[in-house]
Amino acid sequence: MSLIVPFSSDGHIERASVWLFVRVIDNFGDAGVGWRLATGLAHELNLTVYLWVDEPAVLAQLMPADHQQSAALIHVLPWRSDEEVARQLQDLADPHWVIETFGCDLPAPVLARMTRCRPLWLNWEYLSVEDWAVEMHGMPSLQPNALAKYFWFMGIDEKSGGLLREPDYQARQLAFQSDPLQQAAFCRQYGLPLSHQGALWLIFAYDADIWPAWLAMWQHGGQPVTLWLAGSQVIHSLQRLGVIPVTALQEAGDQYQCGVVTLVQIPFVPQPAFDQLLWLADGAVVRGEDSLTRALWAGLPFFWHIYPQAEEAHWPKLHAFWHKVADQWPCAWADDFRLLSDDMNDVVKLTSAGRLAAWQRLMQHQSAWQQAAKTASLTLYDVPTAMEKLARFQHDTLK
Ligand code: TRH
Repeated sequence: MSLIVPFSSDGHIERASVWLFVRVIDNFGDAGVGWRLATGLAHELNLTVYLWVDEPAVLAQLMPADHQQSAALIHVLPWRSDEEVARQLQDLADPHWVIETFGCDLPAPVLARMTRCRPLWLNWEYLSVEDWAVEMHGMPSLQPNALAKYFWFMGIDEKSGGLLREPDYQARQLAFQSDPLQQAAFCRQYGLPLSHQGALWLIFAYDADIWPAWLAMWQHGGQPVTLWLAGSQVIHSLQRLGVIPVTALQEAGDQYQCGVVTLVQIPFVPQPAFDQLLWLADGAVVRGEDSLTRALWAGLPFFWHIYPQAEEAHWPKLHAFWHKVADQWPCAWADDFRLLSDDMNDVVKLTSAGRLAAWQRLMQHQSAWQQAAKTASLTLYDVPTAMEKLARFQHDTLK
């Protein structure tokens, strides 16, 4: 990838550096996107990354065990106070880039340093494929220190900021999915069951009142289903609403049988292993934005349990996404898919009979859905990734 590489005063090529700031609002997405961005910047753009995070413990949960290999390229620093950040900066050369994620407001010592060294400044925004986000992507906003801050909106349109995807993603997926030994070794490594009843669905979603109704739908759907429950929120919903006992699914590996549905609590795995969970599954429910992106790349049928926002601001975001991804899907089954997606996200309220009928009709077209999901994923390969776009953007902006 072509990057503008700065030279030091003695003529040696210097490895450019980026300062990246992450504030954990809730859940794992802020840290998750921050870490994925850090690895892309380090491994694809060859930048040395200084990653400040206010809750390093959240980040530590998803960092891979072998992250020490990246340690020379990605330096994780605690972000606690301006005084501490000022001390950390004393040892660091000027950055070539500064990226704040999700408008997290940079510490004062960083802003002061930027006024002097004038790096390229980005605000890495939440993923949205809505048209306003595509239009805003790459726009500068003049700041009080006379620097331009550029908005970076990840997305799937040609004019968006693209999606994060590692260059070897497809090769890794193919190797894993075609090798039962690799799959078994993965399951053993994380204590996952080596076999399952019926279709396997990975469920990584938010606490919500809808889950008992969906569990009933799967129970009456006519086919056995195994649900691998990632994270604690769906389990908590089922316990809170009295569908399963509070003593059930206490620990990773625990199973609970509800008719033809087998519920399995699975462990929280390091971020690269989340892809492998998706590659093993027949379908998924994902949430937030990073797991959504990974489900897209995995090319399997999935629903998006979108992060709920005030005044239902998330509904247009949900509909814009499926409008762009699934617009060409035949209405013979895509209407049922959309109905169920709206039901899951509280846009509509289906009756039990209506939900079950929609699910059964959708299942009759399961292979068409699988094919459409695969095609949607492959089509996205035509759009440059976020890292490819970033390399181009730097080139154009510094020209
Ligand atoms: O966790 P999320 O819901 O995160 C976010 C945050 O809530 C954020 O504040 C909000 O704004 C955003 O959603 C929209 O979902 P997300 O984005 O999918 O992030 C989850 C991350 O956790 C992702 O990087 C994958 C990772 N993960 C693992 O590494 N291992 C696991 O076992 C699981 C289940 C997830």
